[in-house]
Amino acid sequence: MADRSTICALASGPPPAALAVIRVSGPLCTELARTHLARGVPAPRRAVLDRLHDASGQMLDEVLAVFMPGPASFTGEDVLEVTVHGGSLIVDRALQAFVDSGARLAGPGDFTRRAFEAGRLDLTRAEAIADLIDAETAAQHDQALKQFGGALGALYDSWHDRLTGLLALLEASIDFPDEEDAPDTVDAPVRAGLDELLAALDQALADGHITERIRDGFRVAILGAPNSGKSTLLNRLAGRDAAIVTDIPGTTRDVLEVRLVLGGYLVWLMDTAGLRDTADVVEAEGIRRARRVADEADVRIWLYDARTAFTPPAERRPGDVIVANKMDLAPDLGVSRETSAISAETGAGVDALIEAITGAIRDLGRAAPAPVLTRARHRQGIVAARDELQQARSGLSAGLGAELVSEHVRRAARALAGLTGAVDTEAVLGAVFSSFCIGK
Ligand SMILES: Nc1nc2c(ncn2[C@@H]2O[C@H](COP(=O)(O)OP(=O)(O)OP(=O)(O)O)[C@@H](O)[C@H]2O)c(=O)[nH]1
Ligand SMILES: [Mg+2]
Repeated sequence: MADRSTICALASGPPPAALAVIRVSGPLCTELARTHLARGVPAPRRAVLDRLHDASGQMLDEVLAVFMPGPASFTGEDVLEVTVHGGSLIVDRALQAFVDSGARLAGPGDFTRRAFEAGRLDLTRAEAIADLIDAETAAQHDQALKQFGGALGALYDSWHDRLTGLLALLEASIDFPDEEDAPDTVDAPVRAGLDELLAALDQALADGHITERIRDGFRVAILGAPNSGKSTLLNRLAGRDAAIVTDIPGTTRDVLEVRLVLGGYLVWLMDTAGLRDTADVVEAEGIRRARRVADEADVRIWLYDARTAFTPPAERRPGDVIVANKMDLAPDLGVSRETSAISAETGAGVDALIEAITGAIRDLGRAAPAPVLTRARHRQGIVAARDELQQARSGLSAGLGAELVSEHVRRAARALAGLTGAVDTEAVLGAVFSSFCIGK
């Protein structure tokens, strides 16, 4: 049962600020306006200069009030927005005045949840609002805007529609089991439809890593021989003294992660133990971890001392970034075109290296033009749908009855419908909306 209380919250940033927007949504809006605004309910969708009073008639502030009657408002309900001067006392007293007259303070995501419940946006667009607010990089911002535009929801809906079509075919064959030609007319198109959709889901699961990375950060590993200057480079890129640097080979043992924005992307930069054969148990464990990081990283930076020869390691992959470091000690040395020449110590060449790293990230992204599964929740739903469809597919091949096949298809459709919130459990909605900020 949807909550029909009237909610209010500070919708703008924390005071003090020049102005603060207090947002109210619910059936009490007109009554609150009549009680607390000197000029009563503002004309719809017009900014009106007015005075805000508490219930005893004490004036609180001169304000700008906007009234947006439902259902053509963000939440689908009557919405009142009052812009006050952004002092914490004014904000507190204004909120208290509305609470005294029957409104309640909103929790995280309450306004967006109402918009979702009123059918104003699906769950993927609601999530995009949270991502828009949280965006720290240009790439995250672009991705959230695309998702807010509805592209992701439309993709999920189109998959769901195709499954509904397949279900109709399957159900027709259950309803008319005696039709002579049922297996031919039903099996072949259902099989083809399942194969097509399975391919689309697999593709999305493969591409989706990029969109998840844009949101959660790309993993960029700095790898190479001991003493090549990996920790010095991490400190240089992070702009602070995060890692221990010494001239003793084998200084770094644990994997050290630093979160930073590089060229418009959120990145987890990882410093690792220098790779070499060693009898030291602790160092050997560090090297084992470094190899695992190399394996899981999105981008690998192989660093070597420019005065030595670079030996391509076994873990090297296409798209890796090769870096000759300590160029300040070998100023006349030439390096090949695909190698970045830097001095982590002086910072020379580091801007070009950042270009090379962001170029490698961009290349990863080229394979994934559409915004797909930006969150782990989406991945889970798509994996669940794919598993059901695989069972339906193998059931068809094994001659399983249409009733059983269609049950798997129905479960897959349900998993996909959960992505847009067309069907869903309270638990999922709670998890999605609790990650919002208050007032949104
Ligand atoms: N001259 C010069 N010295 C550098 C440069 N980069 C690093 N060094 C020095 O090289 C030594 C090793 O640097 P680290 O950053 O600790 O090297 P590392 O690759 O992290 O070493 P391990 O943790 O042992 O694998 C230190 O003495 C640094 O000051 C550089 O660009 N130029
Ligand atoms: Mg180190």
